[in-house]
Amino acid sequence: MKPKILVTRSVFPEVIEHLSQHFEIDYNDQDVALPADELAARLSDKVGAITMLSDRIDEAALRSAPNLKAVCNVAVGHNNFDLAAISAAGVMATNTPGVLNDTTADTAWALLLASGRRIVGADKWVRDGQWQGWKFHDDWRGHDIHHATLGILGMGRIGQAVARRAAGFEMRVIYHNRSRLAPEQEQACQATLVSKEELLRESDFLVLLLPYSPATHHVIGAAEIAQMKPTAHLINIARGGIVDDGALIEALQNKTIAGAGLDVFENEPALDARYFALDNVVLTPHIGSSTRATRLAMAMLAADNLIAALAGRRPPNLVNPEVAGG
Ligand code: 8YV
Repeated sequence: MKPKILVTRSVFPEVIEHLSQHFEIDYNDQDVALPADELAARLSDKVGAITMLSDRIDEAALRSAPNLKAVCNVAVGHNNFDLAAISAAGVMATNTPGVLNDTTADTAWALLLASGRRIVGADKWVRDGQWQGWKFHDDWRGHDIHHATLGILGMGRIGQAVARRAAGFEMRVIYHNRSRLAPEQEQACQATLVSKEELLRESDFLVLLLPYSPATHHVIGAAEIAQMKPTAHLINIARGGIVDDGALIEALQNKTIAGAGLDVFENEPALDARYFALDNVVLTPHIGSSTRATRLAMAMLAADNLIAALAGRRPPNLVNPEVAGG
């Protein structure tokens, strides 16, 4: 008999095919999150699960799943996991780093370019039939991207991929991070480590790439935004909650900063409706990693993590190594 696993929501058929060679699968083939009570009920007889960011794996969910050995997230972020509770239950937790770096970095650049050059507002204006003719003093002046200063807060794998792309725009790249990059990484990114204050003060485009945790909650709030240039653009491709949305909305309303490109929000998908009235913000629905190739690679990596964990091997992307003996 094959071990029983849960796949909490719809993935690609090839992922199910791959998993089915090893497991008996309880598959929620709808692309809608299971309600917490149904998630707990369906975990109750499982040894493993492929989970998504919408699945909260906490003490309550774990209590109903005494046989669970591994939960494998299809995401690099894992703030849907209560890691302390998962580790206390002796369950392995994994994520999908690496395979989404380039796609997410591309999305960061799409937001940066769109915000800096006001592409979305201009597109809407044309569609609305408001374009009466070319003007030297048009309504759509943006900010130069080339030769500007790109700041990156959180210089992990995705941050470095964002930085490397700046070379083509001949930008100056500065970053702030818990620790300094290795010399060869700094060289590849052509990036200089600065204090958080300098990063806020100097960046023309500030890209946020921090994971969400209580320590990073509202890392960008009113006090931080006040230190930014009035011509600066803020790009959040990481997690809602690292930015205080209320403070950002006020800054965008008062033009304390020039613009923002946001893929993630506090309480998404229930955005603060004040965003909708602003023409200096570009909004996307948490699509950072959303290409078919990348989402497939993420789901396959999660599947490989689960296969390794349930075969008694150390999964390649274990995020709570204390469970596997360090
Ligand atoms: C995904 C993400 O778009 O990996 C993450 O942490 O936020 C994104 O890659 C999505 O959340 C996948 O579940």
